[in-house]
Amino acid sequence: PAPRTVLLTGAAGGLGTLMRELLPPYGYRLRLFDERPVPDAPDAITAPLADREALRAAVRGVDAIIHLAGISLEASFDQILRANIEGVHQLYEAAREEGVRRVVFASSNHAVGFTPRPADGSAAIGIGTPRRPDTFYGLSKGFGEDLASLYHDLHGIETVSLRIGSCFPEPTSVRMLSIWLSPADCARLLHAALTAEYVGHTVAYASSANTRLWWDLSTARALGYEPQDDSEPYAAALIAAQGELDPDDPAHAHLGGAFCTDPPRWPH
Ligand code: NAI
Ligand code: 15L
Repeated sequence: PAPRTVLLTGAAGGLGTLMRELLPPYGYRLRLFDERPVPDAPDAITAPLADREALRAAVRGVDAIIHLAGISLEASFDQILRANIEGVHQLYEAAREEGVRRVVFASSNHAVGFTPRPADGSAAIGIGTPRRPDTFYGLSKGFGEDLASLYHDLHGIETVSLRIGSCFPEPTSVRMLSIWLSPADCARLLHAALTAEYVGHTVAYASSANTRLWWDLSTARALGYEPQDDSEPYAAALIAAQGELDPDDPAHAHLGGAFCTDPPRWPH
């Protein structure tokens, strides 16, 4: 049976805001958690992941957790340590203590961001490619994936770690044509990850069925995900405005794009 009550951490963020709209039609009742207030959600829990009591109360009684909370760009090592590394540990401890059996973890393409991007016609990047984080941020996502693996092997908590490409309403760069995850496909993939029979610890790339896809979506498809969107209708206008990716430009040579050269930084 589909899980009914799902804790959504990071509910005030960009992706959380989109999923608050798109997940309830699948039958989920969402409980919301974020260190920032969630607009128009008086019942949301406003607390940092470091607040153990608040987090434990937040996970109590839920069927599953979608863990989006954390720093979503590059930041100092100390900031990443607290929000993303200690934060994901607190989350799994709370899940273990309260008996939650399924987590979907928002990992990122930046866990493997220094992987050379595939040339046209070459093999897509597979899920087994070695980790090559491009930032402390990407490093923290690799940590989260390994923590999920540990909590599965030790405690039986199942996780789908999604290496999300770029999930925004529309692709806004030529790079994003290859890794765009439409919000509607994100909701489809989360639903698949929450309802697949047995996932153990599964790592999957998360994007739409883009014509210019750089990676292998078979792990996501094996969960039951059937992407419906493709960034291609946006391609002509983006390429006219920005030009094709230059393979000799270091900012375009790797999967992580500009995160490898001049990463966008967390504003706080
Ligand atoms: P965002 O930065 O808009 O939202 C993150 C939310 O987490 C914010 O509302 C923030 O207040 C909250 N947060 C940060 N630290 C916290 C803490 N210590 N305790 C409680 N709440 C905290 O990011 P976005 O774009 O919504 O991404 C959501 C998740 O998905 C992040 O983990 C991000 O790394 C991941 N992701 C997103 C991608 C995208 O394309 N949007 C791509 C790859 C990964
Ligand atoms: C990420 O991991 C970020 O959270 C998101 O804001 C985008 O920058 C995305 O990667 C990307 O690679 O485009």
